Amino acid sequence: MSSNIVRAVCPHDCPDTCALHVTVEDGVATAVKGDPEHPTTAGVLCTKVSRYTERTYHPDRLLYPQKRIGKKGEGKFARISWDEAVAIIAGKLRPLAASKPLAILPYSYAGTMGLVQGESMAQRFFHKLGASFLDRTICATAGGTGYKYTLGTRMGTDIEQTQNARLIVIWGGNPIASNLHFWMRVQEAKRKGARLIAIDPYRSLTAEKCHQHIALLPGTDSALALGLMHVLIKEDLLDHVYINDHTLGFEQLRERAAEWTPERVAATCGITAEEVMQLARDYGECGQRGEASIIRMNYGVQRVHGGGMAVRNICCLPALTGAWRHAAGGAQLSLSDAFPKNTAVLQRPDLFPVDLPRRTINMSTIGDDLLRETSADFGPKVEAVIVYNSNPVAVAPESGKVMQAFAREDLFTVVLEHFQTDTADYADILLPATTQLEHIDIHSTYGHLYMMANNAAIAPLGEAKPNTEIFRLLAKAMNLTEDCFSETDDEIAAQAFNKQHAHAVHFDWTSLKKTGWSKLKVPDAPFANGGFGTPSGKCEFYSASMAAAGLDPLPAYIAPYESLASNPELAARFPLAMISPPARNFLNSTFVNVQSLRDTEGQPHLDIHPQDAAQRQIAPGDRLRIFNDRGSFEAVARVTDKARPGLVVGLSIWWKKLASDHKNANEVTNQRLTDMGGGPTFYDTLVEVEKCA
Ligand SMILES: Nc1nc2c(c(=O)[nH]1)N[C@H]1C(S)=C(S)[C@@H](COP(=O)(O)OP(=O)(O)OC[C@H]3O[C@@H](n4cnc5c(=O)[nH]c(N)nc54)[C@H](O)[C@@H]3O)O[C@H]1N2
Ligand SMILES: Nc1nc2c(c(=O)[nH]1)N[C@H]1C(S)=C(S)[C@@H](COP(=O)(O)OP(=O)(O)OC[C@H]3O[C@@H](n4cnc5c(=O)[nH]c(N)nc54)[C@H](O)[C@@H]3O)O[C@H]1N2
Ligand code: SF4
Ligand SMILES: [Mo]
Repeated sequence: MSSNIVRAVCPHDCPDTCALHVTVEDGVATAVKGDPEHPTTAGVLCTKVSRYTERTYHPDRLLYPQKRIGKKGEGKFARISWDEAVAIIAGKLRPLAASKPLAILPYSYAGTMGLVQGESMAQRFFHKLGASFLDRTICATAGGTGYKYTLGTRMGTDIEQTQNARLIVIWGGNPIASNLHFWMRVQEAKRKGARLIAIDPYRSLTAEKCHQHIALLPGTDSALALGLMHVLIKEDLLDHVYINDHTLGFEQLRERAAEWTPERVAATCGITAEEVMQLARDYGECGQRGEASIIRMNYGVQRVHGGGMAVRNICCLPALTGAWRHAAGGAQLSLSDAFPKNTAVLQRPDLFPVDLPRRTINMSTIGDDLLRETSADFGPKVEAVIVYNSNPVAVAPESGKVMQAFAREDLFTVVLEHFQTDTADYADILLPATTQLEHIDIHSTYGHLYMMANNAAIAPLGEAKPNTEIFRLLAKAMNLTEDCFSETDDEIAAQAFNKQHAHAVHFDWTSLKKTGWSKLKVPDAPFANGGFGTPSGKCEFYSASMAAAGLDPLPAYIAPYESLASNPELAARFPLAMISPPARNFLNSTFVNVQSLRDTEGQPHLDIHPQDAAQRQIAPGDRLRIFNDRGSFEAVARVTDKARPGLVVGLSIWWKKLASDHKNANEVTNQRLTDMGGGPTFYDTLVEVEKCA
């Protein structure tokens, strides 16, 4: 028997991007473990990925190309050959590419975060055709934009410093579920005496384990941040030297923050004025003592109307107290700008024909946009959509519209997948893609600072092919002759990072494949001496860029679209705020079909506060209908004060076809966009709940 260990990388959309050791015995992957030497992975994987072989060898894996033989959505397919599949797709795309390429739309997200199997060959293909661009907003663009307005770059505290912080504020994140390796370091900090505070409307697994939990109303974080500024300034818990040297607009900020008394903040956020004052004092006094405080924001904070502003406001706090002076201090949402990615080389936007019009479609409004007719302002109606690395029928907001759109008889749909997902059911052509164990890739991350290499551990299962190979075949069939369409995956990976950049001077693909990971060369406390990426080079309390974009240039409060305060008529009919953050054992909609993980999650639940349950005669275990004007779905009641009064929580994202009513939480979410960055507002949703008849 031959047995060896292959170095690989977890491909999922998770900040931890773990280094994996895959045990391969006689060509079969038998175990997937965390690399004990990789500093952030530390030999530990989450439950999901420790079951990776169960997902890889799942009996439902797509193993050969298929074409639809039933109605759209019905999920009936017949096997065809690769030649036939490629010929059918090219036959459909060729006339569109010749006459109205904007009618072709890619739809993809982060099913894999790999730079090769993500957006390399695929983007080259769509650019060369002159297809519509997809604005990939569904997760992080609101917060990313707010972060950049204030700090100029998506950079922040290195996760490897976390254990040295004295105060850790976990703001809109649930790291036990979604950022485990950060949480491991938080535990170490706690053992060394650090104080942990969670800011979350829901008593998540993480909030439960913090010293303090501030359960504000969803979508009100920007007001809380303004209240903290108010108290920090009023009680002079400031680092005046840091403010003077490295920030812009303090006097204007002082005036703005003066409007946000703890009482006003308390009323806006549904918490007490004492909570606001105490949090500000804990935070400010930590700075006065010369100790490190870190605010770990996560994306849960920005899935509401004012999501961008919330992140922007929170990002002002460490500059006020001088927390950036410490390697373990400051803030973090994402570290992704630390990676000098060669995006132009990977994706070749220059291939887009110069004489053709361009159009960008926002992936968060896919329901509406696939239903739009040709018009002067929209351009041609979308006639072909190629989905890879994403499952829009389950994950995109206002699902009823998304399903109606994918059911269009005149929409040609291709889906590249591992499994027959809810989206795959609507495909005209369904193509089998390889998993991370079957292809090579190179990864940047957003939660740590290592470049990561993924070697193929096993041969592709069945007739599955890597995304890159599928787009290479399509490019050939469409007669695209540029050299870049014949580059191998190794050749693409070797160009992924810019070696001229100080962070990646040591990058070399061949040696990275051997070592598995290599840390960027980045200073320990990135903003200790200022050096922000903003136009002024300072932390911008006042942002001229925001003013130019038509936004309030100062930290402000933007109310949710759907709340009692902002829309009382709507709230009279749908009084409960609903959020649907990730379930611990799924990764977005990935893993929902892995039996052992689904068994752990059980079935779709809705957490509801005892008061709200009593008003509706709801008992634990009751089957509930959750509804608003957009749609409805069913879940089983968990009556618990983990959900604050007025809030219901439906952990997500279930495959519709694996729920008993064939629906999920996105039936009720909406397609309205955030204040900046064009992001979705999944957690800005009012509903009513009733017992099922
Ligand atoms: N196990 C697991 N891990 C994951 C994922 C997964 O599906 N499962 N998904 C991955 C992806 S793509 C992402 S983007 C991240 C997401 O993970 P996180 O960035 O942690 O974000 P969310 O899970 O959306 O929300 C985290 C917390 O924010 C809270 N929250 C909701 N609304 C608000 C609000 O208005 N204000 C505040 N302060 N808190 C709020 C929620 O109750 C939740 O407990 O996790 C990644 N990791
Ligand atoms: N209600 C609600 N909705 C949400 C969220 C929420 O919190 N609540 N979270 C939102 C967020 S943060 C995000 S990021 C999105 C995530 O939405 P998606 O990016 O669509 O993520 P997944 O649901 O994990 O689907 C990824 C798909 O890609 C496939 N895949 C993986 N690797 C490969 C590959 O190499 N090749 C091919 N062809 N396919 C591959 C997987 O099998 C999987 O079906 O969902 C959003 N939707
Ligand atoms: S999902 Fe996250 S925690 Fe789990 S193995 Fe992947 S990177 Fe690590
Ligand atoms: Mo996400």
